[in-house]
Amino acid sequence: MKNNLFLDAAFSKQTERPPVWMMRQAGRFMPQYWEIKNKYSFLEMCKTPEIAADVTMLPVDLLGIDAAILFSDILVTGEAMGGDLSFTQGVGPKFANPVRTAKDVEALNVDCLSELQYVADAIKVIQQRLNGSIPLIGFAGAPFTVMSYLVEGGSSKDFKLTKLMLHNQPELAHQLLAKIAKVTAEYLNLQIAAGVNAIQVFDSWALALSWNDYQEFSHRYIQEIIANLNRKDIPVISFCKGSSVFASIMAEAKPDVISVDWNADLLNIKNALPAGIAVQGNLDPHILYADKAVIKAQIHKLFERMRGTEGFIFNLGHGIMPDIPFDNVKYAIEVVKEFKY
Ligand code: 1CP
Repeated sequence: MKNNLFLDAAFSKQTERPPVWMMRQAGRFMPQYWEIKNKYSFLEMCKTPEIAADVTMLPVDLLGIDAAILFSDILVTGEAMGGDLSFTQGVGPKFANPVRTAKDVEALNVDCLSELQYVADAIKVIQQRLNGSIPLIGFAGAPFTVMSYLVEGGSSKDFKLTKLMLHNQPELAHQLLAKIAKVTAEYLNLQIAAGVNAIQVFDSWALALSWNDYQEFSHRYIQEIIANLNRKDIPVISFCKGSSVFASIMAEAKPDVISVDWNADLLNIKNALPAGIAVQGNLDPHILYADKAVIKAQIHKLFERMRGTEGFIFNLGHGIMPDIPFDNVKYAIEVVKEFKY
C-alpha cells in the first residue's frame, strides 16, 4: 500500500498526521455523483460493478482522501434475505414487505450469499482501479439498524414498531437479529475474501436504545459478527450514533477502532478505552456548512486535543449531508493533509 496512514492509525500506530476519510464521502454532495445518478437508479449503481467502482473513485480522485469506501448500502443484506427494497428520490429506502410477524421472520432466507456476489465483483474492480494507492473499506449495517428498516418498512424517526417488537416480542426480535447477524458475518467475510482492507460496521440508529436494550439487542450481535470475521490484517471499525454513551460496551466486542459521534470529547473517550483500540471521529458534520475559517479552527482544535495520541483517524461524527458545499468538504480535507504534529 502506497499510503499506509489509515491502516497504521487503525492498528494504533503513530502517524505523522491523522488520516482522513469521511462517512458518505461517495455521495450526493458531489455534483459528479449526480451526473451518474441521473442515468441509473441507486440499486443499479450498487449492482453494476463498473458503476459502483466509478462512484467509489470519485472522492479518491477529487478529494484525495486516505481511504476509499465501497459504494453500496447497508440495506443490501435485507434485500438479499428477501426484502423487497427500493430507493426513491426524496423518500429514501423502502421495504414493500415489512417484517412484523413470526411468519415474516421465518420467511427470511439466510442462505443468500450468492445474491450479494455483485459486491465481491465490485470490490475486485475497485481494487484494480485503486492499484495499491490507498486502502478500501468494506462495510455492513449492524443487525439492530438493519432490523429497524425491515420492521418499519423504511426510515423512521422514533422506531416505534421496532422497539415494540423488542419489548413485546423479544424472542421474535432475537430470531430476526440472529438471522441478520449470520448473514452479515458471512457477507463481511465475502468482502474480505474479495479484497477489502478494512471493515466498518454501521449501527446508525443505536442511539434510539436504552443502555440495557443496547446490550441485549445490538451489542451482542455486533460482538458475534466481529468474533466470526476472518480479520487477520483487516482492522474492524465499529460505528454507532450513540458511541458517546456506549463506547465502553462497544469495546467489549473487540473492534480495532471505535468511530465516535460528535457529542463526546474524543480524547476522554480514547483514554477510557482499553489500550490498543483506536478512535475515529468526531467533527460535527454541520461544521462543514460553516465558513472556511471556522472549519479550519475546529479541525485544528480537535487535532491539538488529540496531539500525541496513537490511533486517531479523522472523520465526521456521522455522514456528510447531501447539501453540504463540495468546496467545504474539499477544504476540510486539505486542512487535515497540511497539518503536521
Ligand atoms: O438517492 C440517492 O442518490 C441514494 C443516496 C444514498 C447513497 C449515496 C443511499 C440511500 N445510500 C448511499 C450510499 C451509502 N450508504 C454508503 C456509501 C459509501 C459512503 O460514501 O459512505 C454507505 C456507507 C451507506 C450506509 C448507510 N445507508 C447507512 C449507514 C451510514 C449512515 O449514514 O448512517 C444508512 C443508515 C443507510 C440507509 C440509507 N441509504 C440511503 C438512504 C437515503 C438511507 C436512509 C437514511 C435514513 O433512514 O435517514
